[in-house]
Amino acid sequence: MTSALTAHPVLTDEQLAEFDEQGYVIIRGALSPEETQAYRQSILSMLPPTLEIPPVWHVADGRIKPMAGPNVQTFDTPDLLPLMTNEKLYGAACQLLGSTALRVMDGSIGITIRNDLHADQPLSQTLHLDASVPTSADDFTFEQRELQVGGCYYLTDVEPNGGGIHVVPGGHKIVEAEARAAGGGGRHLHQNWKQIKHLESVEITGQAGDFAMLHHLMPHGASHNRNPTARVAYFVRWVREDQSWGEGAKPEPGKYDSDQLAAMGQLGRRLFGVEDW
Ligand SMILES: O=C(O)CCC(=O)C(=O)O
Ligand SMILES: [Fe+2]
Repeated sequence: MTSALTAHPVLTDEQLAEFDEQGYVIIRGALSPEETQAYRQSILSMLPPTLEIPPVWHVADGRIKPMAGPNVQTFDTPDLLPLMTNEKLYGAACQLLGSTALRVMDGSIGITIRNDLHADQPLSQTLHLDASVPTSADDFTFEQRELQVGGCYYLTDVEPNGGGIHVVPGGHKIVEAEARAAGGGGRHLHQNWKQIKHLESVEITGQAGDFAMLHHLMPHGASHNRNPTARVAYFVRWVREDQSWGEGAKPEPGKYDSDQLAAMGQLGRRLFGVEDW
C-alpha cells in the first residue's frame, strides 16, 4: 500500500460526531490558496467572453451550470480532475464510509452570480436529495454500505447570502425517520425526495478552498447570491466500491484517455475504477 492509500485521519472525533449529528461537516483548506485560485480561473475561463452561453448549459435565476456535453455534467479533464483525487478529501471520505476502497464521481460545476430578484425567498432550487439509491428501489437500507458522501468545494469566499449551498441541520435524521415511518415506499416520499418543501434550511458559508461534505440523505438546495462575488463551486461524491446499489461499479473500458489516466495518479486510477484496489 502506498502512503496515499493509508491516508492519515483527516476528520477529528469531534468532526465525525458533528457529521453524525448534523449530517454535514466543513473541511477547511482542502485546497491551498494557489490551487483554489487556479481552479477558479480555469472554471471562470469556460464562460465565453461574449457571454453567449452554450445551449447545453443550464442557466436559472443566476445559477450557471456549465455542461461538458448534452446531459454530461462531469468535468474530468486533466486540469480539473485532480479535484476528484484530492487526498485530504479522500481520507475524510474513507473515515465516513468505513472503507479505503472507494469510487469517486460527479465533477460538476455550479456558478452562482448575483441575482436581485425573489428577495423574499433565499432558495433558488427546491430542497432535494441526490442520494445514491435508485428510484426503482422502494426503500433505503440505511446501512453504511449504501452511504454516499459528497458536496462541493468553494473556489470563492462565500459570505452570508452569497449563494452558499443550503442544508437542513440534522436533516438526514429527519429523512430517515420519515422514510422508516412510511413503513414501505420511503424512497418515494416527496416525489422521490426531489421536492422537499416542509423543512427549514440554513446556508453554508465558507472560504475559498473549503469543502462542504454532506450525507446523501441531507436535504439541500442552491440559494440566491445577493453579493457581487460570483460563487464558484465544484461537486464531488464518494461511495464504497461495494456500494449497496452498484454505484461503485467500474467504468466501461477505454472511458479515459492517456492524459486523464496520467492526471489521475495511482490513487485516482483506483478511485475512478480503472485499476483495482
Ligand atoms: O449549487 C448549489 O449550491 C447546489 C446545487 C445542487 O444541489 C444541485 O444542482 O443538485
Ligand atoms: Fe443537489
